[in-house]
Amino acid sequence: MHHSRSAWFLAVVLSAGLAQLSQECLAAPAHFWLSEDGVSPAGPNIATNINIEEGTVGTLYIWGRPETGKKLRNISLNLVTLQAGIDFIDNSITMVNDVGGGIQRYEYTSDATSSPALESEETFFQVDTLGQADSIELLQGFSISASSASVKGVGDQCVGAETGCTLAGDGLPAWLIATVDYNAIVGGPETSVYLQIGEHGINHESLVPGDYDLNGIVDTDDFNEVQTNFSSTTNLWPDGNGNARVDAADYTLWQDNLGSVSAFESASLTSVRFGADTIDGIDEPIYNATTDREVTLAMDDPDAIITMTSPLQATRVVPEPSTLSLFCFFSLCNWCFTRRVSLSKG
Ligand SMILES: [Ca+2]
Ligand SMILES: [Ca+2]
Ligand SMILES: [Ca+2]
Ligand SMILES: [Ca+2]
Repeated sequence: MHHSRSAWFLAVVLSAGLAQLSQECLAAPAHFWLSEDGVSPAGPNIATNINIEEGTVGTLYIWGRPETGKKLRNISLNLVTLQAGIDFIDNSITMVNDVGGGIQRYEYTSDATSSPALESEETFFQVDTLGQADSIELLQGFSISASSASVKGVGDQCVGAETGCTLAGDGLPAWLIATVDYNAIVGGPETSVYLQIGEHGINHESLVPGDYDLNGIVDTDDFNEVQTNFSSTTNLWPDGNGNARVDAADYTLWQDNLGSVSAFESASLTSVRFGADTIDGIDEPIYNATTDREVTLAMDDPDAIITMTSPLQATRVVPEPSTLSLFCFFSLCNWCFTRRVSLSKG
């Protein structure tokens, strides 16, 4: 973790040094939310309400969306539970980085593939037997070098065959940021899951029109993108005017912005919202990516509520008690108890 911490420090220092402090007030914050759906998510305004059978494995998907007109450059997230109901499975923790065509979102990630690997805070035993609530801290994607044609960040449009990007249920693009599997351990209670800004913050990079290879500068490489893909309706990286076709208008846009350079924003200019209102009719709070790290602000409703159903509840169809069914009931309880003890020792 130490090498990535120092790398992150460099990334933030560089970003802050290049920040444009004259940015106008932010229109819509970056948005992250949890879903059971890894393919066609609802937008962030739809709350997740998950039912899963005790003893099985579920998957949580973290979806994200940058502020309009910008891309996310560095992302540091925590995933925190309030109750000891689920155990995050370490080797499943994945930051989505490869978007196809040899292009990545970040230079570095912190997840199960990192060295050393990112692990959750508690083991199955600690959750199941000791009753501790699990969490994942510093799930991250970040870049130190200037943007390049092979490291593009996240956003602000789904382009061409970019993997991990789709139109969400609200008609706006959404990016699959990360996935994690969990063991559903304790039947009965609810477990509330919250996203937090991680210790290293989150920041954007501004986009300049005409920067078709998204490397941060409008230059001849971007002209080549237009030329190579002219008339294409499938490779739409160079579709600057968004009419789903690479055409003369995209060339004009490039020409008008030749020489423009994108800017990294400091994290203090990045606002973040998690999930959607699910309980009290009050909008989710807006976090500042510098001052609101590793906290869950008041009025932030859970981003996922996971309810564990026990196998017993799922098959409860016995119409009336009898000696036989009571016998089965106690046998099953005994089996549950034995099974949980044996799992705990695993
Ligand atoms: Ca765990
Ligand atoms: Ca460029
Ligand atoms: Ca076009
Ligand atoms: Ca929330």
